[in-house]
Amino acid sequence: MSLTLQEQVEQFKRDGFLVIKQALSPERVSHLIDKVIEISQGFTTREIPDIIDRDEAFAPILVNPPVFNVMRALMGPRLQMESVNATRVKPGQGMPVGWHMDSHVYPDPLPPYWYFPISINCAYYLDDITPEKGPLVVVPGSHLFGKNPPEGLDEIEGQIDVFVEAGDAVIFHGALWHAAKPNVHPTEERRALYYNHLQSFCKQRVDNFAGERCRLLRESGPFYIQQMLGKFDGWHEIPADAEEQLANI
Ligand SMILES: O=C(O)CCC(=O)C(=O)O
Repeated sequence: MSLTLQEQVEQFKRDGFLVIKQALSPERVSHLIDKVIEISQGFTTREIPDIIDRDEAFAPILVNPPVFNVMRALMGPRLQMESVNATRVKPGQGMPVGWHMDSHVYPDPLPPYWYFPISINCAYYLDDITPEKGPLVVVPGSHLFGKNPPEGLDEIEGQIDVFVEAGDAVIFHGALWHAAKPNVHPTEERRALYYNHLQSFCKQRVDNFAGERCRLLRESGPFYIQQMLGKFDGWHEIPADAEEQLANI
């Protein structure tokens, strides 16, 4: 049974993460897998950075409705992107990620006029995630702990593995304690896209959208993409066919 937007917001506020089932269709997932394979040639790292500049397939996902609607409900309409990356974890290579948070700890007490969450990441999984493939591990509610997680991958009370299917998205609060288990599957890769959203009043130290495609989109793309890439020219309604418009740019 699918949740209403209000229920999604309440669940996210309580747990610090939310699974959005089938946020990408199977056809789109298989197209994106081809693109991730193509753009990752030459990379030996887990991460392939700045993917919007590497292929046209990745910009329309910025306004993918099942995720975009929740993000706007959680962070307000003036969202901007912190980074958009892909990962490709090869079979049997492990490549775990230890416990961490994506944002800094919030000060206690909070200063006046403080808004949070600062960032919310959206992981789109392109493969089914099984125990062998190394699931995302989260500590539900840890976004409210107000402190850093311990280093490493030692078991933490209350942690859960997040098993998802290809096409599912997991959105998670910047202060949620999370890690990723290693991919120990003998033959299969674990691929995902990460769209990390930031409050518009925060600026990342480096511009992760400095390539040609991002520069053009920021200068003359549709206003909703300009805003997400850091430029603001006022309030407008987002057209219903925003994603299709982007696919034709
Ligand atoms: O690959 C994963 O499932 C988790 C990645 C992660 O920890 C992150 O993007 O901050």
